[in-house]
Amino acid sequence: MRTLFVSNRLPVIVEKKAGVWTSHTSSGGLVTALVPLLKRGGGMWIGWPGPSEAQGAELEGVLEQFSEQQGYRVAAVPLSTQDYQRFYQGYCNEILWPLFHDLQSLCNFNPDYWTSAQKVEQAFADVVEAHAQPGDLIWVQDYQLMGLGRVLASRGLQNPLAFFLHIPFPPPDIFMKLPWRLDVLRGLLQYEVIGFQTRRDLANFADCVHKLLPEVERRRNPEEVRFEYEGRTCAAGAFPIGIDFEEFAEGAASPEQDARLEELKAIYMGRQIILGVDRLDYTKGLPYRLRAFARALEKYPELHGRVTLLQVVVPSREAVPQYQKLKAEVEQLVAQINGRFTQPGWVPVHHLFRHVERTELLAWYRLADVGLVTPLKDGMNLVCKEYCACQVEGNGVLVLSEFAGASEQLGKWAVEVNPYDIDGVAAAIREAVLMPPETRRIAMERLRANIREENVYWWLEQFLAECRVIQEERTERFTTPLAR
Ligand code: ADQ
Repeated sequence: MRTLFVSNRLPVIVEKKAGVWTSHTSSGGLVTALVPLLKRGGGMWIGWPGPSEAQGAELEGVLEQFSEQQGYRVAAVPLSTQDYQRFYQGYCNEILWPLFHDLQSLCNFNPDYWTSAQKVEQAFADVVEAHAQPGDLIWVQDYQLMGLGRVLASRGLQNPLAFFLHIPFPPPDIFMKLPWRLDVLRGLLQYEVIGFQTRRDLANFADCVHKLLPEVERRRNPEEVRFEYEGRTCAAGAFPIGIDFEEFAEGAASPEQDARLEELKAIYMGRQIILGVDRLDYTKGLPYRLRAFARALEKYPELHGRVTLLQVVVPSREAVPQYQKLKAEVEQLVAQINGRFTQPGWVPVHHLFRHVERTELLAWYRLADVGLVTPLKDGMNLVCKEYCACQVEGNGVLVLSEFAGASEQLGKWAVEVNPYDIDGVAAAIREAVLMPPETRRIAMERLRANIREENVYWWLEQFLAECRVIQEERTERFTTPLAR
């Protein structure tokens, strides 16, 4: 089955260098996992090409060249800057993102954003329709394009439609705040397969359908929920996304990294490194984490001089005022902690605010004695999986928020925390730092075994297998003669 993969952004970066348009691929686990599928099946990736100034034929030329170089085709959805901004900065970042992370007080339910979202969905549907051939699987990615299924179905497209949600799905009390809740829910039911990250999200979705659309028939199986709506069947399941474990593990164990590790160890002089790596985002719980670290230093003086918190933050969504405020808050907290606890030869928090290259990131992951991953809510959280994959010596301890999707798979071998509980996280930091080597080793071995097995290729295979099952059932339904 050929796959048309649809996401908000194409995995392409288009830039002008020395007067010439060039393109290169954006990195990330998802791109790595999907590219072989696209190359093998002759599929295509459809999305917005980003805010480059290349337009029309010029842009098409660059993308054509990109397709040839990469061995799979890409198609651009043309959008005006204003529409994209209202849709992406507005509808996606000011409404869906905070709401789906249970932070409804941060939402700005501006009706113009919804209007723009409708326009953008139509523009995506135009491009999908232009390229879809009978039988192609149309696989839509993530919350930004949840509504695309509804538009495609309303245009009478007969292709199998699938959707994967990378972020959490909220419980009814929160979801119901969305002014367009019925449109969104009905739209989702147009997909034949919906993948959520966790069973928690699947249960929330089923509860929302039950509460808001009680006429929809539901069948619960242990692994999935089937909905019958307007003559269509929608199968929803939990498919936790993974990483390319081997790529991280091998990268972290390279001879170049061995040398780097020795250098870093000499710099940190036997201190335990507690590592946080996050996009700048209020869902990642950075202020709570910093307060918890300060609390740990306040309550447990035995940690003074023994630990360093290395907090790496990658800039993101800098145009949104809430993100600018968060950046200032993080910087102020770091300054306060360092001002209060620094001693000659020891600065408790090292804060890096930038995108770090992969090799540097792997070095931090391998070095760190404790991975501190405390989002307030997260669809999955790949950082905790990357951290464990890079723990080639197997000595690290994972401190993990119980509200990260990853806790369903990894929680039992991590020190689990409620990220809002400052005393609890402080105690967990102490527990992790003082954990005996044998206990650390056993837990890390189990964590790594799970992450190695349930990797990104496993995720892809599970999801596509479900799509095939649903397709076979659909074919059977249409070809089996009616019983007399
Ligand atoms: P994100 O919210 O972006 O993804 P996450 O899963 O943590 O969150 O992935 C972040 C990625 O950025 C990781 O691959 C990490 O290595 C990288 N990164 C973070 N800080 C960095 C830095 N300073 N420099 C360089 N790289 C950095 C969304 C959902 C998640 C879900 C993923 C995948 O919000 O919950 O896990 O999609 O489905």
